[in-house]
Amino acid sequence: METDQIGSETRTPGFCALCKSRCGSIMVTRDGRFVGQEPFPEHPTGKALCVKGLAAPEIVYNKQRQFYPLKRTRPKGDKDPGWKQISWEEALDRTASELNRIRSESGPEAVAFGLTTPSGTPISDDIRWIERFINAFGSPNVAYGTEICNWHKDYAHAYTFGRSIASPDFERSECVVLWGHNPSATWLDHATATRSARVRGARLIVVDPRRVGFAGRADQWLRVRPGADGALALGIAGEMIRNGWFDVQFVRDWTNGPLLVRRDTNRFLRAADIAAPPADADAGDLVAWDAQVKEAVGYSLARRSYVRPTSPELHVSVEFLSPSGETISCRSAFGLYRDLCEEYPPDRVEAVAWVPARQVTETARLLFQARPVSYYMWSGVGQHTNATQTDRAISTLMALTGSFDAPGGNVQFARPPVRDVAGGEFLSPGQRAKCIDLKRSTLGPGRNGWTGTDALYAAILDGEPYPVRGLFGFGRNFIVNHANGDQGAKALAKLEFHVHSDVVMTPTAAFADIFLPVNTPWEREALRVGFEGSQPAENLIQLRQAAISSLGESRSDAQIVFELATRLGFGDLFWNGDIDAGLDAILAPLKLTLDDLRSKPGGISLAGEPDYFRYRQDGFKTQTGKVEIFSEVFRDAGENPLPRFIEPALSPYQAEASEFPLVLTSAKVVHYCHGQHRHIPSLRRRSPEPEVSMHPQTAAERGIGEGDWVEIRTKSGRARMRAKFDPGLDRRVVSGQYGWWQGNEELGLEAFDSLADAGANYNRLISDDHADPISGSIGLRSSVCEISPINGGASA
Ligand SMILES: Nc1nc2c(c(=O)[nH]1)N[C@H]1C(S)=C(S)[C@@H](COP(=O)(O)OP(=O)(O)OC[C@H]3O[C@@H](n4cnc5c(=O)[nH]c(N)nc54)[C@H](O)[C@@H]3O)O[C@H]1N2
Ligand SMILES: Nc1nc2c(c(=O)[nH]1)N[C@H]1C(S)=C(S)[C@@H](COP(=O)(O)OP(=O)(O)OC[C@H]3O[C@@H](n4cnc5c(=O)[nH]c(N)nc54)[C@H](O)[C@@H]3O)O[C@H]1N2
Ligand code: SF4
Ligand SMILES: [Mo]
Repeated sequence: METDQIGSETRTPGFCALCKSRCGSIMVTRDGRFVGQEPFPEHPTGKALCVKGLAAPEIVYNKQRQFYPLKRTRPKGDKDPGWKQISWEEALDRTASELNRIRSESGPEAVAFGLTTPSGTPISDDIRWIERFINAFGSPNVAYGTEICNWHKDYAHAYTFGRSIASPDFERSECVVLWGHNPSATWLDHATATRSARVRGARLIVVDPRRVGFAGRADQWLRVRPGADGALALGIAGEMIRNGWFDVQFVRDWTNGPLLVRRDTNRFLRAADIAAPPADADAGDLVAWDAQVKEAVGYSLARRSYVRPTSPELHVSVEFLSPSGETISCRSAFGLYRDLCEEYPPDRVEAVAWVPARQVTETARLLFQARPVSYYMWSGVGQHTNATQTDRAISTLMALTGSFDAPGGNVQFARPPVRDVAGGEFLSPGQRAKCIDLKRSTLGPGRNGWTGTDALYAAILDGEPYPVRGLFGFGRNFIVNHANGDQGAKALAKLEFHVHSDVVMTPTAAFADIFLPVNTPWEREALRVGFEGSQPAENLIQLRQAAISSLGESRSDAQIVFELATRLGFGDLFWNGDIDAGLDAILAPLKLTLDDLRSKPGGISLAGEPDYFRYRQDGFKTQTGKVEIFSEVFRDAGENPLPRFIEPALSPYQAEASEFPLVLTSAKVVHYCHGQHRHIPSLRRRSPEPEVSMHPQTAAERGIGEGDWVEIRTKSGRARMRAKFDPGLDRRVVSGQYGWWQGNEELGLEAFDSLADAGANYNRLISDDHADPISGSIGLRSSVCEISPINGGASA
């Protein structure tokens, strides 16, 4: 589709960049003013737009936006930063000289970077350039928030399958599982695809403490206790195994379940460990037990296959003699997993995870009978202190269906083979090894140079493991979206130099020395290579044009980093400031140019096809080359090689339960992304105040009426919200909203103090004393609290 010009109205194909859905849209301007965006049905993600997308002009023309670079003139932490407008020249010169100074005095690692999320902000437009900038600068410390966002589904998953969760093949799925993922509020295109699958007759399983989105229409809605998903997954798996409701052939041939594990070391048995090693096996080969000939068979790690054709036993315990004559007792990995699942029979799952025993059995049967199964899990499972093992438990459960990479399972759609310009190659291994999060775990986000905020605060405040002195924040609003905002405020106040780019002035940006005003997506060009969710979406390459020019002096993050790169002495890595040249470099392998894309604003589609069953050629990118039911990698890093369920760090089964009897979780709302958009009048009218949902009985027991202001109290802090009744919730669970700080000038609503008990900052209720030992995730969704009515309302 082309740009249309009718009188003073221009209609240009584009896409909305506000969230992960990236819905195709038509951008409309009239007399040079941006008046809105509309659905673009021919676009693979363009069937509909949500309320946020429809509010686009209010986002662009909002008076609470920042339009000029600023510098602070008063001390950090002062209520009034004393902002003074400065020129871009001055802002960028000062930024470059301070970053240079810290880099030359303490190394680039002494400057950390805060990045907001590409899943919930339009930073996705320029994220590749920001990453390139950080890598070229040389810092291994990026606070991306990945540990509370996407790390589990994208990276923990790879410890089981060798790759991320990949996309559900909605169009061919016979059963869709939404596990802690509510696309109705968070990913419009996923919701549309789920609805179509449902209409086609696919079955649906929803695991969510709240009866929201598709829960009411699901074949099984499992109302899990927040943070107990691991126990639920083991329980369902146990029923599948006990009843033979699993794909035996896939598990035998494509998982490491048949490999034998030594009971004494909890590591795989090696051929050299035994006195009579299997024929044809090398010393380092692993060992399984052949079901027919009843003897050991070698498994070559190098070739990623058994040394001879075999039908290995899945459930087996065997003993061998070591070369020195000692007995070595072994059990197959799958046998160990089965033993673990046996600890969670349906009635125990009911007691631990609060899901009725009957539903555990019914879900197990459904998962087997309605194959192929596809699934997506997200924030519901990622924001707990046990999140990594929960991901392992769910991915292992899903392996039992045998739907991996099958049509209708989770598949890797083909992607246009463009050049990756994120610049990972600029960061040397030595520099990478300095990531401050690596002291937590060598398996976690630190491997990629991503750090948890708790570790960032510790590095700034205590100099552990070394001092972080400077911070470059691209949007990230630590104080509101991360646990322990009070500690965050102390850390931000201590920084020697802090520069922050954002659209509005947030509580985090208010601590900066220099503020850089960023434009909105409709004021800049952006290249999108592949949209998500289906093969046609992945095949599309689109260059969104700017509907209007940037308001005030605002600029894109791309412009900022391209200019800074030159000032910092690595302009050559940034095409000497020429963004178009950089974009052409991305496209070069496709033999496409920017001009090709500019002349086709609706995008250009390539002809990629999904590569089903790729593992049949390549195996799995894991240590054993198989799906890892048992992870020796975890064992060697001091973690449990099996997905054992660990109670969340704060739990209703602890001594404090009498003081804090309610489990506290949270979720996103359709009207806003995280801490954004409260300044948008049409959105704020729909959702004017922060809410905490509870069962009417829970409220009645506390003398709380619907709509009353209440105080939520935890060991760590307090926050005020309006009580909302939700009879679908378990009486022991409440769900609060986060992200509330901003006022709305047009509606005359004042801001909430994000660092005060009388404010509405959910994440001040959350302690970061406990973190997931691998990912560093914090229990944003499995805290414990008490709630009481307050008289006189909130101080808004
Ligand atoms: N409108 C909107 N859309 C967004 C965003 C936004 O802020 N607003 N943010 C974007 C980003 S960055 C992300 S990460 C995605 C996230 O997308 P989702 O993961 O779909 O979003 P959430 O609503 O955070 O969580 C999903 C569900 O998890 C449930 N849940 C809570 N606790 C638990 C639990 O312990 N176990 C289980 N199984 N479920 C639980 C919640 O009730 C909720 O319905 O959304 C993206 N899209
Ligand atoms: N309790 C609780 N806390 C949560 C969550 C939860 O479910 N419960 N969810 C978590 C999740 S999944 C995530 S991803 C994090 C999100 O945490 P943050 O990344 O801090 O998210 P936002 O509040 O959306 O902040 C984004 C900021 O970026 C600015 N911005 C928008 N567009 C641009 C741009 O193009 N460039 C720049 N430089 N800035 C821009 C916005 O104005 C906004 O101030 O929050 C997490 N916090
Ligand atoms: S779901 Fe809404 S905010 Fe997200 S991309 Fe689509 S229209 Fe934009
Ligand atoms: Mo996220």
